[in-house]
Amino acid sequence: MITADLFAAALAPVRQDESLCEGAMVLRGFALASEAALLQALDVIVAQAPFRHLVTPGGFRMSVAMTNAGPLGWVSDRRGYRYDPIDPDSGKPWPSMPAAFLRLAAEAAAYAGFAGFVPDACLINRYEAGTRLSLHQDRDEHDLGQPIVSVSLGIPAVFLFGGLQRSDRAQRVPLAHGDVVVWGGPARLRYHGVLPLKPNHHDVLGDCRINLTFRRAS
Ligand code: MD3
Ligand code: FE
Repeated sequence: MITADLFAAALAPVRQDESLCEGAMVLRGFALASEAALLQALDVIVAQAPFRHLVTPGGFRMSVAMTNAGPLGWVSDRRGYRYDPIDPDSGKPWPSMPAAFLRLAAEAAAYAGFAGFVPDACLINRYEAGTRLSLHQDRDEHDLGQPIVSVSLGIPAVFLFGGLQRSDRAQRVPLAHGDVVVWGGPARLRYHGVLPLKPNHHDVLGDCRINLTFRRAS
């Protein structure tokens, strides 16, 4: 039935894996199969290390709220940016990296061509309507040959993917609940950010977006 197939093809959501550039791959919906395990693990982390707004070295309060899981956590304060094994708010180690987090990050990295990825840090960002993340590079990690895996949950966002120079023109990439992106190789040091979120609602996460970024920091 040619016509039925044509209708099916026209109506099906055309959301396939896409390569943004060499080293950057969007895996649409890759996290959906582990959604329940991820959200359960997230609740455990947030109970031990609540979201908080960090201050940049320049003294500005970040609009993104953050927490971490794993042996190392990313922190910012008046002294600078760094990875630290201790949560400065609790004085205790960050919550441990959930097995479901490790598995998803390793599977996504392997799928994108980075076999053997074992993250030691998961930075967790929470966005609400109006929250943005200005263009930056992630260069506080020791081995820039290791990729970063990001997982988007909750309300959608528009991700900005720039070049190696802050002034390079940025592409806009919509990211939805369950999308996973793997950034490595020549994409690893590209400038990136998130446009201010539009007010929205997600049935499971409510009025926010949560982004997990898995890193090999040490
Ligand atoms: C491209 N987070 O935490 S994830 C960050 O949606 C961060 O919360 C954003 O940028 C967020 O540092 C974007 C996507 C991402 C993460 C790291 C990258 C893209 C990247 C590193 C290099 C190039
Ligand atoms: Fe980043």
